[in-house]
Amino acid sequence: MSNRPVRLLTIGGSDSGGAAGIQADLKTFTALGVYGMSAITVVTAQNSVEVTGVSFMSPDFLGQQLDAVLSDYGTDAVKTGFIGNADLIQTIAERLRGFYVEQVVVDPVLVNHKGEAMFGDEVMQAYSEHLLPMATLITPNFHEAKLLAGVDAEAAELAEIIYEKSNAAVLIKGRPDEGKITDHFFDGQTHLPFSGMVIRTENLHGSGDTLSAVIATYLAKGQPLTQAITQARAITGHAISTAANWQLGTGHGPLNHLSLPRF
Ligand code: PXL
Repeated sequence: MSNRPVRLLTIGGSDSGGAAGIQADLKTFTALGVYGMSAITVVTAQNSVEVTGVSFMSPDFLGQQLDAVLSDYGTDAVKTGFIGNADLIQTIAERLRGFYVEQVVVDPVLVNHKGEAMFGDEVMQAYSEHLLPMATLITPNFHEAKLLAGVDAEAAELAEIIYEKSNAAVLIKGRPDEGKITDHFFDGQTHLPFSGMVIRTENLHGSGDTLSAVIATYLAKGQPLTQAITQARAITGHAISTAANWQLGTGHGPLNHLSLPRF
């Protein structure tokens, strides 16, 4: 047995409210008992109601953060979140390639809470050209999947188009429908639905980040992809249901990361 913890690196934005972004990821890593590191793409000023400011890091400084951690600590898996800039995307892809990072979960943060695109075409192009081909798994929501695929279609077709572009497995996070929510998985061979009951709550800020951070954690621990997804859905559901009645902030509140079971 090697005498070191499982290592996880999140590359994404800082949420001053602690609900989403790198804070959600680092809480997730810690609650699951693995060693968390972060490289910050952007710093946001936000709470449960609104984002009031965004300040991007320079590509050079993001590169310095990545060089610092990857040249010394190394990592067993990477999760990417909010990037929002073509040069930052390219910087990340270069470092993942240069340091031979093998397990990469790309959570493409591309739309706001209304499902509207937040960035221009050059960002979508940079994802397709540089980052998606480095991914083990891509985890868009339905709106993001349409943007990445460049067409409006059902989840199964969107997943196939994104797979063709990237050669990476795809998990399209579903929308609530008649009390159920179904995520759609495709790995180039098998289409697999992951269904569950909708938990009624406004406190879902950071749920997508948490899901992909848990998946990255279980990939780093050596689990197969579909098993990691099954575990991540159960664990994230637990974190949502135990914070469903929290009154923390007046808008969309966070999950209860402290409820995440340790393995
Ligand atoms: O949940 C997506 C997300 C990721 N990263 C940051 C965010 C958000 C959503 O608010 O603020 C920094």
